[in-house]
Amino acid sequence: RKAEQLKQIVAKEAVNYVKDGMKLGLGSGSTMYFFMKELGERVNNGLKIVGIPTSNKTAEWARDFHVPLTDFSKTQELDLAIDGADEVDPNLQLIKGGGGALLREKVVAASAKEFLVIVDESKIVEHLGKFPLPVEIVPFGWEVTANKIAALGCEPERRIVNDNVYITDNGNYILDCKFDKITEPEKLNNELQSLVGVVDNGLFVNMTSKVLISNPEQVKVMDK
Ligand code: DER
Repeated sequence: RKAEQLKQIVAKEAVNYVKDGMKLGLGSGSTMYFFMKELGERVNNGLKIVGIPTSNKTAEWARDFHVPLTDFSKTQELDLAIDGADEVDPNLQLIKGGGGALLREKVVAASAKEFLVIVDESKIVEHLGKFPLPVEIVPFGWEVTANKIAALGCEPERRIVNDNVYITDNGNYILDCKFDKITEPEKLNNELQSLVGVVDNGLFVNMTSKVLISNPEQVKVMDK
């Protein structure tokens, strides 16, 4: 399928940014599957790297593809974090969290010197917000937290997967919040982060160093 090919193309291009000896942040989601597969092939050909996974799924792929893993007890500064995104705006601000791993993804991205985002062209938007913003909240008193988030101008919906309330790797809920148009992501991020009960949210503001974007003809680069 074309969509999968575009994900594979951008993932393969991203592996060229990985240098011998690097400590990597390994993101989550279907585009990252192709990155992990390609990275594993380079490791088999002698590439020396270690990585910290941002989800149990990514850790599984690392085992499948023989990508060596490490953790924050061994290193507190990564050289390069690589991850997908749900939306990218012209200022490289992101919405992430479609796959429910936003908290670990943000912790890992924040610990890296460089943050490389890999997307197919369908993720590029003029304004963030068409994609519902995922917000990770503690389960206790979630209804109160949801009301506070709604007051910011959205309709929060608790994420349900296979008829069960989705629980993140950290034991929290995710609210998917329809804002429609987020013209000031920095302001909204600050408002969300200051609400009691909110653990983190899918706005990745002023964190991205570079975005690789695949379309049927080429892979384009968006720099800060
Ligand atoms: O959940 C996430 O943050 C993922 O990185 C997501 O934003 C991108 O997932 P995809 O590569 O499957 O579209």
